[in-house]
Amino acid sequence: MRYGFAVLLTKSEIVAPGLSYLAEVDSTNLEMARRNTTSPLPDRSVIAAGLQNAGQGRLGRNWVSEPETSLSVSILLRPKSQEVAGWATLVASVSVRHAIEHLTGLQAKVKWPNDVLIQGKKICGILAQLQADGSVVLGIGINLKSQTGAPDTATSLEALGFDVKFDEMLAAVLTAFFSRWELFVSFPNIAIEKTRNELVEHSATLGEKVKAILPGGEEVVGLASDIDLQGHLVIQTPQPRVLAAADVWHLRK
Ligand code: BT5
Repeated sequence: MRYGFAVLLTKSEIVAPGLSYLAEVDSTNLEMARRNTTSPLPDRSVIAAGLQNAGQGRLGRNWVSEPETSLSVSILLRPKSQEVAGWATLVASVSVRHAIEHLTGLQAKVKWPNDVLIQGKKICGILAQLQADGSVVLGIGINLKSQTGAPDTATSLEALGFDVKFDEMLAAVLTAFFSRWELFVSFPNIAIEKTRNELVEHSATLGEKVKAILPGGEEVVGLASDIDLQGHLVIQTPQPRVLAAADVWHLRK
């Protein structure tokens, strides 16, 4: 049996009392869903892991999280409306971006809708999954160190010259996320505007020529020109297209 980091979660436990840490798990998202099925979990339950042996990406893709290299965390959310639920991924994206910049000073950007990039390479991926009971399991993976199995398109804080501890990053991400999410719960209109502005200000996607593959398989190619107040991506083609969900590829200009 392999073990992940021996971690002390002093800071994270202050931000998320009762958080659950696993040295190894298949996927924190799967673990959260299983526990919630056995017995409904409270809003904002948190499970973190030092190693996932079957980490999940979107659309059946995999997420590499090797021992002592990465931070995997899932948060269970009970949003009051579908509109708010739809913002979970984007709020997580800007929160991770902010946390990385806060801890390292590195300029991190959001690739709409679910990646955080540094110098054009992926340091974080996010996967939000709607559950049968209406809750959302929001999973976040961050590369603290380099991983042999990660693709060439990946980067890590270590590769960029920073040694950030698991607890420090987890606490920073949870702090950034919970403060933004709290605003969504209390003042959704203000939160939507703030999140949209944060996404636009720190977007890796806007201004890029992109190919977007829609859930039905349709491809849309054009200039990514805006993110609207639904959090949707606007692409300039002969007719502007507004996309709620898509797999986006940045094309070379
Ligand atoms: C994602 O999917 O980026 C979502 C990743 C979510 C991971 C978290 S970890 C905690 C929670 N528990 C889980 O099981 N999952 C969540 P997608 O946009 O489909 O990107 C997947 C693609 O990213 C892969 O096909 C690879 O090309 C690339 N990739 C895989 N591992 C990577 C890594 N560690 N760093 C950067 N890129 C990676």
